[in-house]
This record gives sequence, C-alpha cells and structure tokens, in this order.
Amino acid sequence: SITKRTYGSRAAAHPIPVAQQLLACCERKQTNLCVSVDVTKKAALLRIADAAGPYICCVKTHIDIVEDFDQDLVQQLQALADKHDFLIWEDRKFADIGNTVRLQYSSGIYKIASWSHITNAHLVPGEGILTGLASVGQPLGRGLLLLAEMSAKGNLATGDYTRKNVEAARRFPDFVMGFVAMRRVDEREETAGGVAPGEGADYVIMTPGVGLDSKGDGMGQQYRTPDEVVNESGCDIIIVGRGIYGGGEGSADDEIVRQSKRYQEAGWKAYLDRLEQ
Ligand code: 5IU
Repeated sequence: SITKRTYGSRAAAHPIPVAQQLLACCERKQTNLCVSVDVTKKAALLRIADAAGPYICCVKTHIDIVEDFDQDLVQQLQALADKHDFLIWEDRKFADIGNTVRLQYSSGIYKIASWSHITNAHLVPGEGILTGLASVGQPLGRGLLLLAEMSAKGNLATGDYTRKNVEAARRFPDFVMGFVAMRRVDEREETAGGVAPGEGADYVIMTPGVGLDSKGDGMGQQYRTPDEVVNESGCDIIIVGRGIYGGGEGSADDEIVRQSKRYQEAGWKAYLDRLEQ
C-alpha cells in the first residue's frame, strides 16, 4: 500500500509533476511539514515563511486575509520558495460553478494560478468545478486537492460526500493530486463497490488540525498529533499553523524555528515508524 512506500519512490512514479515535486521535496529535506501562515500583514507572512523555510515542504497561504497584499508579496514568496526549496499552496477552497472558479483562479487581484503550485476545492457544485479549475491550472502544471474531509468539529464532509470526492478525483487524474482529509480516504474500501477507474492511483493526503500542545481552539478546530495523523491514520503531510507561529502577527523568529524543527522531527519520526510497522 501507499503508506509503506517512501516519498522518494512515490515521487519517481507520480503522473502529476507538482506532486512529484512535493514528494521529492519531502524526501530531500526529510520533512512532511506544511506551515499554514494565517496572518494579515505581508511582512509577517514573509518573515514566518523565511524562518520556517528550511524545515518545511510547503507554505499554505490565505492570501485574501493580507491587508497590504501586492504583487511584490507574491514575488518575494516565490523567491523564498526557491531559496528554501518549498512549494506554495493557496488554500482558496473554491466552491462555485466551473465558469466562475475559472475566473477566480486566473484573474482578479490575486491571480492565484500564476504563483500557487497547489490549490484546493470543494466538490459541492459538482464536477464542473474540476473542469473549470483544470482548464486554468493544468496547462500551468498546477495541482489540485479536493476537500474530502475537514478537521473542524461537526463538519459535513463525511460518508457519501467523502466517497464522491474520491470518485471525482479519479476522473481528473492529470490534475487532482490528492485530498485534504483526516485519513487515507483513497483506500479501496472507501470507494463504492468494484474497481474504480484509476484505482491504485497515488494521492497525497494533506491534513490540517495538527498540534502537539492543544486539543482545540474554542472555534471548532480539533488537533491531533503528528503520530496520530501520519502513523496511525496514514496521512502524508501535516499542516501546522498556530502551533508554529503562535497567533496574531506571529512569534519571534527563534520560536518559529524551534517549533518548526519540533514539528518536522515529529512528522518525520511518524513517517519512519509507519514505514517500519
Ligand atoms: N484548515 C483546517 N481544517 C480544514 C481545512 C483547512 O484547519 O479542514 I480544509 C486550515 C485552516 C487554517 C489551517 O488555515 O488549516 C489550520 O491552522 P491551525 O493549525 O492554526 O489550526
């Protein structure tokens, strides 16, 4: 099964270039840590990405919360991605019809497709959302994650809805690289009976709601440890936000470095333990 394979062997065999890049980066830097940088100032975003950079495979942004956004932010973030060797994921959670998301992805102030290696979408509108996003992202070599599950208490992405995400992904094998999910939703027993087309495809499972010191945030977030996420649940990438940078505009650089190293080590140990079991 996928969980017994190394990131390096999966990278070599993956059909989607950006998934190859992500998995190869994990192998090269010995990290499965993605830092989620939810801050409202450009300088804070860049400072956190620079401090965490050596210890991560990916920076996840919410670009629409940055009050002083400009194109220079994107250029500086791309320069940090080159300097430290990580990918960029704009956590846009597209959720409209194909024609609208096509425009939201390519245009407006943010022009997400022009700089973000990875983005993500809800399947609520149906598979037209994938046709629309793929029309923009695929020619640029971008990858998409489907939101098959969520971390927050009481969320509605469960059961048949989760299964439908996996089935839809199998119909876009050159663009959907994986899922946001809490476990290996792509395993055989999770898909409706029979052999689905593309079964056996390698999906990258990226998982938020990871924290070592807290169980929740009072607003529905639920935290699990890297071992629970990677070793017990078989997810591939841990996403950590406030566990690394605190809250507000963020912790001091040395504290960001300390926490990034701590989550990198915990995530990598969980991965090595999973390979051994
Ligand atoms: N995020 C979740 N849960 C989800 C999805 C996305 O927490 O199910 I989909 C985002 C929200 C935030 C980050 O940007 O991941 C988690 O941040 P904290 O580690 O600070 O809770």
